[in-house]
Amino acid sequence: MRYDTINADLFKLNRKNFAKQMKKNSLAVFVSNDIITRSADSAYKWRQNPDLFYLTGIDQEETFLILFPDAPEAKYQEVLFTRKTNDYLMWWEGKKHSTESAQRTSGIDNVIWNDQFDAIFSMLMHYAENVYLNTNEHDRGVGMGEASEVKFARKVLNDFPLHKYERSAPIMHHLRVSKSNYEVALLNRAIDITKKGFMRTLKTIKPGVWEYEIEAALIHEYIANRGTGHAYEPIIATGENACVLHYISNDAQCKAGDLLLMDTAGEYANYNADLTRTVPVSGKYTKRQKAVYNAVLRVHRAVKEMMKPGVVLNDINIEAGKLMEEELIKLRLLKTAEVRKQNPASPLYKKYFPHGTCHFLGLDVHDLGNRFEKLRAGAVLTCEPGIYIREEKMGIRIENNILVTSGKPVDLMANIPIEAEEIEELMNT
Ligand SMILES: [Mn+2]
Repeated sequence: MRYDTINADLFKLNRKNFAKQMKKNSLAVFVSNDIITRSADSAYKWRQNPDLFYLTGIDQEETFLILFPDAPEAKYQEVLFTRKTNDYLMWWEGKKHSTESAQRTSGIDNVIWNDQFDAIFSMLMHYAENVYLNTNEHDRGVGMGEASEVKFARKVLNDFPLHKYERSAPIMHHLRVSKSNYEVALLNRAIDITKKGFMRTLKTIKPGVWEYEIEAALIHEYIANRGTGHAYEPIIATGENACVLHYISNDAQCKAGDLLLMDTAGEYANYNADLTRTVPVSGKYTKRQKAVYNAVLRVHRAVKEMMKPGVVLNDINIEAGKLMEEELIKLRLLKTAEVRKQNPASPLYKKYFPHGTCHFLGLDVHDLGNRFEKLRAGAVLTCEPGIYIREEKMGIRIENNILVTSGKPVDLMANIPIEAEEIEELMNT
């Protein structure tokens, strides 16, 4: 693996927490992601199913996990199935997990080759009353088509039509919100890598540079520091491109006097950072740019302080909108009289700030969690207000990653330059 060995206690703890939420006499089963064909005989870059990774740490295809806390024989309380390796695989793909390395990585004693999965699963099903199956559930997601989990669930439902079925997703959504110290440490590694990438861009950005050149500098820094790649498709958007929220073509040339919005971060051990900075191409913000920048920064700082246990993420988004409304009035983009008359269902600030301010972060960039539930300590949220003014061909977003604690919120990106003056200084030295 590119990343350092992760303490198996993390995965043991996660399985223990999952098992606690299961009904009596239940079996839960998790499957890895398929390798997806791109075309001909090549495949898309594979990534482990984040729930399976969360419970096992096994970063390998064709893996299954069965959790059966009330299993009739203790050895079946936790069973991990890994891909059976052979000479052919050794020649073409190299080393796979051995039984011992899978045991060490996951902390699971009972590791079996996956060619025995069907027989053992079938046997255990006879003793289970409820069966937990997992699918990708996300309130912004639009389905996964024929994902491995969906195919697997269909097969199980077909083969065992009389069991009672439960969804694992609500449990995963609950558990994955609150990060343990092990996970915060992994997120901090992703953030360190991300900082290195950002600092490097400050030396690269100047009039005439192309957006893709910045993207190339970033991926070099992420990978050279043991990251596994971009945490998500990077948005390197100069001038009016910054007003396209998911701009990823990154194919324009940076012009003197324009701003450059960079929403980009590294991934480390499947954990993601999520950073946005907006910097002046010429190394100095204009007066207007700085005024808008500081308005976004004030909202960013005020919202950050709201991230406390007991607060609901959705309410933070609503409060952030109100703060933004005041700033947009001060910037003379909105008029007080018009704001007073506005339809509360579609507030005027949305014209300049059309997105939410925070989302959960972790093994997924838009991590699992319930935005209508009270936050708990250990949640990691992004804080990313922005102002986009098409008429002025500028978009500014400032984003950091914040850890909710029982005390004050901790800004995990506090050491990444954010003040306009600080950024100007770094670009000019
Ligand atoms: Mn984000």
